[in-house]
Amino acid sequence: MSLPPLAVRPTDVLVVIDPQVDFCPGGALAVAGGDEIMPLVNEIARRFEHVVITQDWHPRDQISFASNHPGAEPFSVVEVAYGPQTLWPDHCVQGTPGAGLHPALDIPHAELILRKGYNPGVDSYSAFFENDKATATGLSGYLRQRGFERCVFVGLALDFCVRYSAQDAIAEGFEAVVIPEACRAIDLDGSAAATFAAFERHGVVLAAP
Ligand code: VGL
Ligand code: ZN
Repeated sequence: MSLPPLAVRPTDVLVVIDPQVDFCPGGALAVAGGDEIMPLVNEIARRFEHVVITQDWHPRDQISFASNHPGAEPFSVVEVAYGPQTLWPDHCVQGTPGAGLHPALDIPHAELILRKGYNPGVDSYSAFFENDKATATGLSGYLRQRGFERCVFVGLALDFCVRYSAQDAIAEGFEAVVIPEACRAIDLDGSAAATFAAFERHGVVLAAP
């Protein structure tokens, strides 16, 4: 798969999704090769004047934790008030080392660290909307007020938080580019392939670094 290399524009913002300890090998919800993306993410970030980082930031009673659904297994799906919700091992618990940004991440000029998933009753994959598809995080307003027109996404995990953030960026009127080489996927029940199909449907563009 040969992708066109990204040409950074002045009105671009790089959005680094959940580059956290718990999503890397040894972490509570480890994504295979998650740690491998950090040097490339750092290199890409140096080409952007504007960078936003998101941080998955859950309370212990978060509805997406299997531990809060007696008898349910991690990676199973339950029906909650806003629809189906995949259950995860406890991860990125507020204030714990696993919720921290990965130590190899080096983006001192990042302008915003946006926390999400802090609502106990609603998970949040997307950086724009919680999983009820209704509760805004405020990111659209922030990006719009600052005059950004295109969001470029890298990070973890490609098939959950990167996917829904990119789709919502389009829905919110931004252009959206994903750099797959600077992402890693969980790949649960074909979710990685489904992600690439969804990107095509929604108009999310893929690029090489
Ligand atoms: C994520 C599952 C649960 C992600 C976050 O960052 O993609 N996935 N929480
Ligand atoms: Zn999470």
